Amino acid sequence: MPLINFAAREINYKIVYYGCGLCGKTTNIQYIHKKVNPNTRGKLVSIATEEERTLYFDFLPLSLGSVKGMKTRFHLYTVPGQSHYNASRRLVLQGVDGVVFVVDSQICRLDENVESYLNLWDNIRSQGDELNRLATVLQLNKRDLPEIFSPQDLSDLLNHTNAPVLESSALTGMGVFETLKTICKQVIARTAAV
Ligand SMILES: Nc1nc2c(ncn2[C@@H]2O[C@H](COP(=O)(O)OP(=O)(O)OP(=O)(O)O)[C@@H](O)[C@H]2O)c(=O)[nH]1
Ligand SMILES: [Mg+2]
Repeated sequence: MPLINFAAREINYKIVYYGCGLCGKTTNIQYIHKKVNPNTRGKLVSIATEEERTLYFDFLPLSLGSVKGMKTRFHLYTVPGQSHYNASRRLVLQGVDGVVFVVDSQICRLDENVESYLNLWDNIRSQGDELNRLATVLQLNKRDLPEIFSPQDLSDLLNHTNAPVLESSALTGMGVFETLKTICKQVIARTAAV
């Protein structure tokens, strides 16, 4: 559920970019930070290793207009994709309203994508929720690379929530804002219906 501050007439939504190591989660957030109107964004906080692998999370707050007279703030987070950082992923997922599952579309990354998707289901369950009750978007990333699965094959495997599917190349920005817009709409629609 979003955090509502009635005094400040503000709704805060938490969106988490999830997916296997090196699939492009941090690249999404960095691109958004670079391109969004500076008046609408806060500071980008990244806790990473020297090799720029996410160690704990990235965090970027955005203020994007209003809904029914309430200001909407979106708190974007990424998780560390490397499998041994599960405790951090669980912490980042607490109180999540929407998940962007970022897929590395390369054929050689199939096992890592599947492991990460199952891990997402487990972690959401461990906090007493179900992934299909949350807003979700499937982002098929790295579409610029040569050896990749078709969108249909990836959706068949990794889309058990019937989420909207978007293709992207986070490195160039293709599909990054479309993904963001879609997940924002999904979280607003879900929580307005509650
Ligand atoms: N070719 C290509 N490379 C990409 C794309 N998106 C990200 N990358 C590259 O993939 C590498 C990993 O990207 P990150 O964004 O750091 O990956 P991550 O998912 O945050 O990884 P962890 O923090 O380890 O979980 C970097 O070298 C990026 O430049 C893409 O769409 N196409
Ligand atoms: Mg990262």
